Amino acid sequence: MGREIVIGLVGKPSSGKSTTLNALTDANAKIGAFPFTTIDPNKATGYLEVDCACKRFGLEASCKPTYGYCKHGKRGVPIMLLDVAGLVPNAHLGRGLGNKFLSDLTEADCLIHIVDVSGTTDSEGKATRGYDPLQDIEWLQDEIFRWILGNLKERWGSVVRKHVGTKSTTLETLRAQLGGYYANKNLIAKCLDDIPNLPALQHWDEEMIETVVRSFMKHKFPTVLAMNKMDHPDSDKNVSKIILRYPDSKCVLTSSITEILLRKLAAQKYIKYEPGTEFVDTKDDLPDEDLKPLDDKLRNRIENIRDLVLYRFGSTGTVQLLQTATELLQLIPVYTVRNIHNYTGASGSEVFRNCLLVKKGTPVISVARKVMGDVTIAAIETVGGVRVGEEDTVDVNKNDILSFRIVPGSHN
Ligand SMILES: Nc1nc2c(ncn2[C@@H]2O[C@H](COP(=O)(O)OP(=O)(O)OP(=O)(O)O)[C@@H](O)[C@H]2O)c(=O)[nH]1
Ligand SMILES: [Mg+2]
Repeated sequence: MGREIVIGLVGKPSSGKSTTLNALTDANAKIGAFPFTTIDPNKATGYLEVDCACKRFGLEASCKPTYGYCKHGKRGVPIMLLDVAGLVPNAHLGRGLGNKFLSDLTEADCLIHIVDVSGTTDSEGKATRGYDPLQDIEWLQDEIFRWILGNLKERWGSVVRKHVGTKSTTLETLRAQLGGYYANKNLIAKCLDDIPNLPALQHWDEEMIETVVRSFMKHKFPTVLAMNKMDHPDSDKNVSKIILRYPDSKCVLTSSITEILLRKLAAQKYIKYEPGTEFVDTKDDLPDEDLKPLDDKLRNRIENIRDLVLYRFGSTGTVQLLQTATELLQLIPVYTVRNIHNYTGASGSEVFRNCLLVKKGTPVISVARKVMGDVTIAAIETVGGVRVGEEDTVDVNKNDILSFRIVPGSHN
């Protein structure tokens, strides 16, 4: 199997990264109202909710994913989340917990920047009031930029010598230099294509190296902004400011702590709650349901959550966060089946067992390689047993249900 998609949660200390991780997964990462609660990265599986392919064929009842879940045609596709230590200004020079935590990010395919929009923590995560979170967006991007730039410039002299000596192409040399960030050739080609009149690598000046690193960052770490702590009264005005300043960025309003609380209350059977929605029902609303009665304190708390978060923003935002990240990455769920006529797997009558997230535009042969490894593919088919050309690409509802026929005995 190919590498999974990894989403990195970044932000200054105390912005709510671990809280968000716990809200999106079953993880139980430590949460604390003090900076650097997290030191070693926490990894956990979240679930991206999509409309499952089984729904298109009315096969919901026999849909049993090998990984994740499918409930009435809503499928949770596993996606890996990474919660790292907080970054502070000048982390790339080793401040705070420094470079190690930047390095933990290398395997991320995109980032969710958890911004504390309540203004109750300063740039180092210490408690304060009235801090302007607009600044955090700028310096955090800049830290990541300086870290990549520093790594590249450190070796630049020898990179250029080798480049000239081996008569490599710019793409080959950069690939070798930036491969450590899990960047493939396609990604690096795209960031070079974005730069008009790119000179040969040995002629790059300081400014050109910076331009290339910026372009690399854009492709390697596309970022969603999570405006977290939306439940706080000061958050509104800060969010408006951020959206005005960054109109093109992908923003999601979140209250991760509310999501955790609602999930806890649902598990304890005080409420019925559908994550991703504004719907919370209590025994008062549904007297016939098997729910525990509320005391006044809990009733008040739920009223507050409705008023401050659910009715104002439509949800706690955490489910939308993953959806926005996958939109940004243009990921499409692709179902691979053994039998293209009834969608079953290697055995049994269960359908659509396997699903992986693939970037839109990926040739189907790359999907085959990811799933089947190094075997000789005899044919690739989609719905109705229709043959698909190797270089045909995956798109929304197109070539997203695939079956691979291999040449017998070609397994290594
Ligand atoms: N009001 C409010 N507080 C929140 C929210 N999310 C997190 N917090 C609080 O923010 C504090 C920090 O949360 P953490 O999740 O530990 O923050 P972190 O970003 O992981 O911090 P470090 O690990 O230190 O980098 C805790 O006191 C949380 O309860 C939220 O949505 N609303
Ligand atoms: Mg943490």
